[in-house]
Amino acid sequence: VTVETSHCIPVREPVVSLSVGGHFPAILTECSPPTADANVSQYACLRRTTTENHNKIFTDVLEELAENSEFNESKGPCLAFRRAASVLKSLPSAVHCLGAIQGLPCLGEHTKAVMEEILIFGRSFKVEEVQSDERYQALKLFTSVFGVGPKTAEKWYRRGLRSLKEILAEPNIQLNRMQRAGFLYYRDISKAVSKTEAKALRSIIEETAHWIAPDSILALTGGFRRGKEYGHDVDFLLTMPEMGKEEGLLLRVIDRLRDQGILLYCEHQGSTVDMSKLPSRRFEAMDHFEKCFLILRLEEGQMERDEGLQKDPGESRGWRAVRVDLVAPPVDRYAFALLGWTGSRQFERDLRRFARKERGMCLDNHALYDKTKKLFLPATSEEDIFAHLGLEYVEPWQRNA
Ligand code: DCT
Ligand code: MG
Repeated sequence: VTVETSHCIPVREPVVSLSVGGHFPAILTECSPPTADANVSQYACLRRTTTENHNKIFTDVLEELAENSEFNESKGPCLAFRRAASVLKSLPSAVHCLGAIQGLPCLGEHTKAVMEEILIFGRSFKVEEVQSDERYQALKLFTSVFGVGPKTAEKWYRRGLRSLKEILAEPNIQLNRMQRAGFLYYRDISKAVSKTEAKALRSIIEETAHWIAPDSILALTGGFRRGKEYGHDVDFLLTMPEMGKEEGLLLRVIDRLRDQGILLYCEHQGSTVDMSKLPSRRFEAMDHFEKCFLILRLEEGQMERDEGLQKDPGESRGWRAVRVDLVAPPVDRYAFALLGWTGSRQFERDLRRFARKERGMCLDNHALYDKTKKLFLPATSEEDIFAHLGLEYVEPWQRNA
């Protein structure tokens, strides 16, 4: 797609008035339209999206608007903003005028109006309005605590609470174990995890798993597998080459982490996989694999030198807490679990939607089911799954939709 066109006017100055009734000022639209926009698919799994986002000024705003819609339980607008942001992330260059986005899928009127504001004024008044909203601020703050979802956040807001301090001081609020850990390690776990820290954790967990079962297989998934430099947590898959041998492994890994003194918090969930009920329809529904949500203590000394050197030794206490997810699928479900846990969420959402709408298939973290042939399609690799779906393989680093 050519989104940067020669006679696009660089817009930052408020030289024109805003559009009236959906008509955009000529200054924004009169640039030659992109020539190959037909190639941009409405499905994220048919686009290649690296971590290099040329349209961050738009996508940050659109994602914030999506989050606000989520807090308001407006599912339609939420999805629309997320889809629009995802399409813009896949573009090979920055959008400088509205003409350049003509013909692109998933960009509705609301999105275009927001983009227009940004193009003209260099800012979005709509998002600024949202950001200054008391309810939005409170819900964003509360949901930033590990273990606090939108429902709990809303409940606290309705009780008139506005800050984390107020929540901790409120005697009638009963925090569960996860939320208590969330507050206890709030400062550390709300700080981004770096790639170096993720690698250090990988070594620790791999060593631990190998100490228990030398042939165990550990894979880094989530954002770090997609090549991201930073994440909010570190996600891993753990399995054994032989079916059934993974049973009990995760609990032993947890015990060993505890013995090493680095387990700060652990919530373990046993497997509830029931193949007769698969694949499940809802993406947001958690999968049924055995898993644990951890907070681990990472010593600075365990990191590669480069990162350690940048820190001011006087300021640091020598360790930090990090959120880690460990998922333990049986090896025959491994490819599906790997594909699902690699994300991004938008990529997964569209992969499932594509499977359902275009192929009459049902995909989730456990399986791929062909509804016409009424059979489960086996896969030992992600490539197998893309092939079943009749899709070109998309590398993990191209799945940052
Ligand atoms: N996932 C899933 N089912 C869930 C939750 C997540 O299949 N119930 C998938 C989608 C993305 C992946 O797991 C990892 O989830 P996150 O850690 O939330 O996302 P991320 O892309 O790793 O982002 P971050 O870098 O912020 O951790
Ligand atoms: Mg993650």
